[in-house]
Amino acid sequence: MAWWREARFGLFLHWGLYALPAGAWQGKTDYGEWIRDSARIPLGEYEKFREQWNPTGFDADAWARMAKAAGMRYVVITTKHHDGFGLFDSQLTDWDVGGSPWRRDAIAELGAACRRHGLRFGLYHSIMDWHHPDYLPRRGWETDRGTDDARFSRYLDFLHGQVKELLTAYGKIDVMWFDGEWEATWNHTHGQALYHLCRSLQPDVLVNNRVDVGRAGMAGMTKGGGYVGDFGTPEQEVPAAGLPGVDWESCMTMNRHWGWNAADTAWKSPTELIRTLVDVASKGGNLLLNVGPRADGTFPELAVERLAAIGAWMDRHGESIHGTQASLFGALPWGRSTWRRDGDHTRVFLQVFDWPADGVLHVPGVGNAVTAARAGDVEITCSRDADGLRMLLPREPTDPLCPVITLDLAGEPIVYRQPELLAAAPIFTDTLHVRAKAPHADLEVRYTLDDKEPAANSPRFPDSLLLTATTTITARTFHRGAAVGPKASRTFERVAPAPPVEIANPPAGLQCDVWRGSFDVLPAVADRTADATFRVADLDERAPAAEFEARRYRGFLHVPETAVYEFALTSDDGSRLSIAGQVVVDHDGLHGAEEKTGLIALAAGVHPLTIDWFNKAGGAALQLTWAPAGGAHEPVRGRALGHTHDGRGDAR
Ligand code: FHN
Repeated sequence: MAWWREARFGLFLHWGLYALPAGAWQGKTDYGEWIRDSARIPLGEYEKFREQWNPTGFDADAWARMAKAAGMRYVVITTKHHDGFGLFDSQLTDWDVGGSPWRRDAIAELGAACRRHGLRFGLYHSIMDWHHPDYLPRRGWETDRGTDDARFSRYLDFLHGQVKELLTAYGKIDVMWFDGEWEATWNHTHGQALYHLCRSLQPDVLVNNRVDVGRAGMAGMTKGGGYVGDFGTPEQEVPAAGLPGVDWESCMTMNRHWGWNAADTAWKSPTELIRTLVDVASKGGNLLLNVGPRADGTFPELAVERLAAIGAWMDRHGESIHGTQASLFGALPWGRSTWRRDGDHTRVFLQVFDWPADGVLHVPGVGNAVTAARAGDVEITCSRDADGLRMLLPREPTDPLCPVITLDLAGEPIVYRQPELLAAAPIFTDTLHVRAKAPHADLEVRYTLDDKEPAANSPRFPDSLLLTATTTITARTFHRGAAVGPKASRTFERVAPAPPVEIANPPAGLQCDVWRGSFDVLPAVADRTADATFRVADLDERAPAAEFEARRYRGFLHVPETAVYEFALTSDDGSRLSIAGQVVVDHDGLHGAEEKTGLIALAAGVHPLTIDWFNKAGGAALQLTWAPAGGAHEPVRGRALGHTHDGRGDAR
């Protein structure tokens, strides 16, 4: 991952037959790369575009040069989007450039050009395929294409076959960027197999998390539960905060469409795009910025202009992006920050979105000595106050798009932040160990248990503080005997575990009642006769996959020992978990396969459990995992719903 983390910035390219209609169809002009589905174009009609595919203006070298000049370090291009048309000449089909009048191999040409320009080369490949006769499911409206002869296993062979072609005949591929993994025919088994296929063919290739089914919706991060994928893929959004130790890349359009749309005038300004790049880098992520080339093989002028403007800024300030780490500070009201180690000192970059009218910029909690501060070629004078550094800036911003101040600090960064108070959970049934984490080894943490402000003579936080009753801990960091940074205060509550129910021989498994219908939220089902009812051993048996359906599962959970348990409920669409009459996870509403967790203290024994779920249209998903708080989750399997009392132990 080292090159990828250093890169921070890449070019996404959505190019294919959908560029021919340029977003317009039968009088509407808001289509994109989904036009075949959005405009319900019958396959035979759409296939006519292949005969028109002849991008004589395609110049791979020009594309690579523009990406390089923009400060991008890698390129990811669609080999095949959902329409199935290949930009490479596959031996497995002629639904590709080989079957078009153009007959050139765009993937081969662009790969070679990227390598000539020192760019890494990645491939976007759609799992979902609206053309291949064996792909399932069909588009809901596409009733004219029968499925009797469709064999998804044959499609898997085709998918693996094309991935093999791409990873054996096109040189070094640095990223495989899968997409279209959300339909019910794709699952964790297929995802693991495809991931390992890629790694077996090119061991250094990076594979995104959309190869598997662990992506938590458009927020893009990978859920718990052992899903594969080397980085998370937020789409059209930037996480609110960086996620320490998590590799992620936000993909973004420059206007409102991925594929070329001639009518789309909603282009983001260069400043907005640069601020997005800065925001992403300040949170330790990568930005994959998209261009949708036109059908003739040229980039839209407005995209070319933006790439050039970004490149000019990167020429001035690219060192504040490439090879940097996520901000040392909490939220900064005036902008963002990144940093890197530079020999024996630390270089901090301050990207100023809102230039202070009074010329004074506050940088909170800097514990190191400042060895230099500059804005461009202007020296900056710094002084200290109780809140940290005060920097006196020039009257006018030092950069038209996004000024960057460099701040050189002696040694490893020391930032005065709240100490973190860490424990398995905020509630406990018997005892709880709490640890305090200081922001830097040179800082010590002192604390009180009586809500008073920690002082220099307050006790130092031990390696671990053992609690046996509800306790509020107030802690603060100290540097050279002086309190620095804001205090942290957290209450850990001792709670009574829910008592088990006295039931002699609880029925094993789950009773599942099913209702058909179109729901936007979990329906009130108590007084509705079910359309179907059956028993299952656990959620995996007869897993919900249908559209327009609601289910209620009822059973008994065997809890092996009294403790606080964390439950993780993943569902598409809404769901709710209740145990011992308490709502543990309320995950209602229309959403993709996303995970939500909840905690509950349970006494050893048997507890009634209810899981409500519904799915409107599209993909369906329902999974439940659990663990003693802080432990490794595992699915709630049949044996936890059976007659045994070792719900989490070995099967007896
Ligand atoms: O359906 C695709 C869409 O066309 C586009 O490719 C984006 C960009 O990653 N991904 C999917 C939507 O989430």
